[in-house]
Amino acid sequence: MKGPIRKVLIANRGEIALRVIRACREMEIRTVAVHSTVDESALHVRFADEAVCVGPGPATQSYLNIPNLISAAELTGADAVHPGYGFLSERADFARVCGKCGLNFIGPRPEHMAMMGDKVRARQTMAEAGVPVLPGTGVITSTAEALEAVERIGVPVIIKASAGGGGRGMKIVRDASKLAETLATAQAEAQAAFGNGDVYIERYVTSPRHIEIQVVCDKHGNAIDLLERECSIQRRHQKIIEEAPSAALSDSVRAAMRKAAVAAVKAIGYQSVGTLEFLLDGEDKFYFMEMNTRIQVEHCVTEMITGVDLVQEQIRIANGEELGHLDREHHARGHAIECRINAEDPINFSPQPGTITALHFPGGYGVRVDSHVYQGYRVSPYYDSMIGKVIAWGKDRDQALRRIRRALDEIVVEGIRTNVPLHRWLLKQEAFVTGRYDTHFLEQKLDPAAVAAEAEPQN
Ligand code: MV4
Repeated sequence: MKGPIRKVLIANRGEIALRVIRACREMEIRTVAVHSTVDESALHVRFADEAVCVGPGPATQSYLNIPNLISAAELTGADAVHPGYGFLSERADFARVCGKCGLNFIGPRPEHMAMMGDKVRARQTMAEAGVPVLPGTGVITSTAEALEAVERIGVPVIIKASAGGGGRGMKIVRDASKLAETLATAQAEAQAAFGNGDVYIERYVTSPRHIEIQVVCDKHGNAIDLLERECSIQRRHQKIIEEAPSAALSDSVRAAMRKAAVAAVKAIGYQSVGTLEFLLDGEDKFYFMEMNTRIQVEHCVTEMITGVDLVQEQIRIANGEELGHLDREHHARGHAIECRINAEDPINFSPQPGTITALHFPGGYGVRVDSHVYQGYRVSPYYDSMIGKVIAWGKDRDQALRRIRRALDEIVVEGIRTNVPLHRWLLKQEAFVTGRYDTHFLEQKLDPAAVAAEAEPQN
């Protein structure tokens, strides 16, 4: 890996591939898109300087096909690879292969990706760095060990897969008599899902908020944070709305969370952008959950309040540049809210593949739309149902809320159902308006009839 990056292969598709191409163009870096046969006429293919077909529709044969991606990079003379989010973005083996092939992987070092992918190791590492973690265990090796842990911690507890993450492979135990049985199921399911049956136990926080800190770390030991994102509006661990800053954080708790995050990444020598996920309980105590070693879908709300282009920062860091130019204290201003627009039924959440027959996106002051779809676009059943993100900025939360509601009223997507009616309903709920909601809000309060009413023509 020598010299600055001149040509980036984007090992991804959809809106994030466009996002990376846009960052590269502004930096005068050439781009190579890769695509499956299904994505031949996708915008990332058209916006990139070059494009290479890497396989058929199923992602395992194209966007996850490491030999084909590396071949595409060699064929086109790319000197760097940006993995986006999802797909290979947190695969340490992919980052390692890129390095071995002389490609600059735009992301953290493989060691840190592997460390954070192992949730038991991540938890231990963070605890050693002085970051608060919940009472819990290492890998559980026997029922006796699990019973002992629950005696110490008390119920409820949660059993998590060490190779899981993002809410996958978790089981709540509310009654110690169910522990042995649930443990066996959790281990079997972890083995089947991740090829690794290791599980661990933590005290279960019943009504937490999910708050994450964005960090930016260069290769010279400098690390800063770019404040938090509030991500508690989710369903089945899929975030739906994110905002920055969080309405739930007092200045003192925010300061403590930021300090813990920066101390942690400095302690481990982390490089690149990353996110530390915390749970905040009802008593203003926060606990480390996971660290994401990629750019995230919701990075835009941080960009909107800080003025920092996080993808360009990833590239600068990969180039070995220092963070000196980042002056967050001067930039953080106002409030941003993001709505993820999904091609799915707004009531039952079933995916809605099909052709978009008419499309209009919102605009105007303070509104950003990151999307790869257009009129005539065919939403494929092979990939994620997210068709774009609408982000609104305001000088305060109230203005951001009014603006995102206005923006959502301007959207037209015809031909397929989307979750826009769900957003319109959500943004009017008192709990959302007052900022008093936790991770269970959507699943507990969803009102199908009221969401259906939002799907009717509004005027
Ligand atoms: C928890 C938890 C409560 N207690 N761990 C889900 C995503 C993953 N990053 C961590 N997650 C959680 N871990 C303990 N010890 C609650 C969540 C959680 C959650 C749990 C059930 C339903 C929705 C949730 C949404 C966010 C986080």
